[in-house]
Amino acid sequence: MVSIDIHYYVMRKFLFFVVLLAVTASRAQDLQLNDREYFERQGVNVLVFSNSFNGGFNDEKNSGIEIIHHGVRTVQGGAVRLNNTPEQWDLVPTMTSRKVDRENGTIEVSLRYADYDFDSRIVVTGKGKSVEIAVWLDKPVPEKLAGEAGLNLEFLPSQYWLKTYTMDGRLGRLPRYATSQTVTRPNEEKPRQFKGFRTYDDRGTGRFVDPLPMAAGHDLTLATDAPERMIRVSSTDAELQLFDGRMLAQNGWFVVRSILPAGKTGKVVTWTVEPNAIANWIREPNIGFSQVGYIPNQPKVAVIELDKADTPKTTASLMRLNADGTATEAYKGGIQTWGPYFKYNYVKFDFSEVRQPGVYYIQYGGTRTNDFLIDEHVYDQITDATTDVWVPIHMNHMYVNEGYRTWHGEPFKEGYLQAPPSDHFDLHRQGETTDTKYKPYELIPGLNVGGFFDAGDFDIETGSNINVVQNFIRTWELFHPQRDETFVSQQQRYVDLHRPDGVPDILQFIEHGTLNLVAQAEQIGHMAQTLSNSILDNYHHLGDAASITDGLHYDPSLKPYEVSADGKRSGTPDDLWAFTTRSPQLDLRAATMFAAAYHALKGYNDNLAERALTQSKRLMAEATELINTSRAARRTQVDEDFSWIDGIEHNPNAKPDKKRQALMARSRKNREQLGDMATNLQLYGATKEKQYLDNFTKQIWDALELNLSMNMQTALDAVPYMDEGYKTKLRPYVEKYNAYVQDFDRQNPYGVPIGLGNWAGVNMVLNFGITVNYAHLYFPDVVSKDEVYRVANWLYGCHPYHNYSFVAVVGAARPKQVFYGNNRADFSAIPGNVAPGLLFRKPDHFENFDDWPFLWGQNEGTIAGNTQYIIFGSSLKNIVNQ
Ligand SMILES: [Ca+2]
Ligand SMILES: [Ca+2]
Ligand SMILES: [Ca+2]
Repeated sequence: MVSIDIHYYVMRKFLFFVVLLAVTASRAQDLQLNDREYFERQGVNVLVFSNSFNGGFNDEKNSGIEIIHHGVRTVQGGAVRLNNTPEQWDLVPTMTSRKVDRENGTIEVSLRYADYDFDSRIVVTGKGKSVEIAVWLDKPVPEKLAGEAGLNLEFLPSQYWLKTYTMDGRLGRLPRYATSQTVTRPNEEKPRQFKGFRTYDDRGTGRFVDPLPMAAGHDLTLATDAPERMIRVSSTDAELQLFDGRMLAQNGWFVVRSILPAGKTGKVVTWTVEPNAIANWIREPNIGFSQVGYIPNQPKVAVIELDKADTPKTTASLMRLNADGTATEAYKGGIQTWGPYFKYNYVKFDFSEVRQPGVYYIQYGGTRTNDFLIDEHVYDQITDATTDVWVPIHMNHMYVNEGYRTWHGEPFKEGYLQAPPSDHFDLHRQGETTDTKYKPYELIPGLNVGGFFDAGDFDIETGSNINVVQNFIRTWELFHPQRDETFVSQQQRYVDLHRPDGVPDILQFIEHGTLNLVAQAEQIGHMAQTLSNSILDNYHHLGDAASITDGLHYDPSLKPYEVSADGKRSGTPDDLWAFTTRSPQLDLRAATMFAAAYHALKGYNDNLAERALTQSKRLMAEATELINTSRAARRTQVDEDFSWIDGIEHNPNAKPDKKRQALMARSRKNREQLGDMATNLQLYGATKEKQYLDNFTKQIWDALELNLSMNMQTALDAVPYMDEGYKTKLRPYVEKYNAYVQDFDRQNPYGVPIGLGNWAGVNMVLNFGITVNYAHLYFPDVVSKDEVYRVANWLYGCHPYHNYSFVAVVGAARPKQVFYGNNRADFSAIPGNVAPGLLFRKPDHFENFDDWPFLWGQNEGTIAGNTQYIIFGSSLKNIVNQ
């Protein structure tokens, strides 16, 4: 009996333990609302408006309910939406509240469409391995939106195409290319788009295109053939429809949608969403290293990004590929722990001691990288794709040819019209007056010459074009690159890639940028804000730039699509506009650039050089006068310009002490009286007039005291003009700057400034790289040569998410393959483009898609950024080859 009792007691204890284990194990597999306010289980994160829709560019495909599925953000856009397949400029809801209830495991958001006075609530609740997504209405859907408002969720095409799905048991396969069906409906039925603009050209039909669903039912499983992407969506109270958003726009996603019922309140639509989680899944380590390779004597440290659930290895190996195809272990070394950074853990593998030139790869546990070079010459070509291919392709108002291929014909032959007072979709506006002698819609002659396309779009941003010319001038004056791979004929308006014409390309690029900017100053009288599209439906153009407009002057007396008898005018209002609101600050920037352009172009194109100088003097005088007579405007502008004083390196919340306040006041006053110090320095460089150097010298030391990192570049730019005394005085600041550089090793595993904004931070990283390079060049004993590789490593593959080079670059073993260039619809890149890089998604996710080009925040290279890269790359090459 006793023995039986003991046995029973033990059994009971054991059973209790087994049950406890089972409960704990199944809970661990459930989606839990975590400290970072999203639902989490290993392999699945469900975010509920951690990122809300932002009014700037409307639907950026980065917001609402999002799912990060086995490390990839494959689902977003979960919200009440007004379209079957929302486009970028369709209305987005404003999130008016977000409540996280940790106890009950729910997140509730309130959404509002102010245009329609339409409010809804979405409640997301963790239920085991699923989330329930429910839409609640306190008032019925407004009549105007009945049948239009619905619960939507969007799925990333590049991760779902070619995969199978089932809808209520019926099989289907998601197509590689959009080939479903559409209907047309009267324009009046289409919900209003952003600011009343229209994304489409209805060709005079008065009707818009609406996609039809590919499938409908109540129980949908997507990617039944791919466990890492499999998601089940089911609903008992609403029909699910599956759409292909690419029918309307190449950047559209697959959309699952349920129309909200008309006339109802309360819980109106309920979905159960279950993302599959692969048992025991652990994310593959991301071994960050330079895809361009390493020179023998530089530091070589791979940064390995690991899943939280992964156990770091103790060693890794560097393997050398032999001539006979075999591999030999060249080095085996310990793994050093760096620690957690946002959602992953980081370790490092230092193989700096390997110096023998050769072809290598890294072996870390079961993960083997692609191969890369260690060689003296790895950096030799890093800027060639950008200067020889990317830049000439972005030359506006030219026909651009490469071998058998035409990149684009001559764009905008009809020129530019005076913009009327208006709002705009690319963040511009034309004020109440035109500030010119032209009437709204009148042709401003002579503007269709020179200039560079802004980025993935085709407008001329004047501010960026000023930067571009300045970057080219800087490259020219610092490095005198004689490289000639591009034929440029302004007379023929023809550019041919890989065809030398006897003139250094950089000079031709300076000339091309200056031609447009001088034309603006001459024809308008001051600088335009931008030369840009007048209608939204040709702004999102993807294809040959020459076909954006019809090349014919707009004539409002003709009907749309009608062409005049002489074939020179048309009634289609597609001509681009010049936005001409005058900004003396912009004029001043242009004046500085024109002075520098005069020096660069003299002896090559004397006529243009003289024109630039004339405009420089005139704009300088007029802008100064305007600024002085408009005290109020000047005060505001100066305040704006002084935002840098409380920049990142000082705690913005801390009240500045007395000494700092005095410095700030003096700095402000000096700037008002003497002008911007960097401008003064550029003017000195261009004119060698001593007053400019004095104006600079009076300001630089206070500026360094106030914000060292931001002003170090300007201080270094002055070194060539200064004596040893200046360098001696600058030395302690450079020492402090060196400590600032080192500190990034503590802030993140990659040792460079990492931006967390809505546009990834490549400009900031490039600025940092250029400054470090110049600090090393002028103070090699303070900033060591080892530091100049930080930014190169980051750009060429040593960064989070993946290890591809951010530069579509010559020499990289694995460059990124898709960019948000103007050929993005082809899932392609324009060689030499530099991606913005890692886009941060709140609260803890970095991302750079290489199979989906359409997110500009991570994949769009800009003309200003890419010319900045030319300076960075040129200075790095110079240091390496010294
Ligand atoms: Ca633009
Ligand atoms: Ca040339
Ligand atoms: Ca036209």
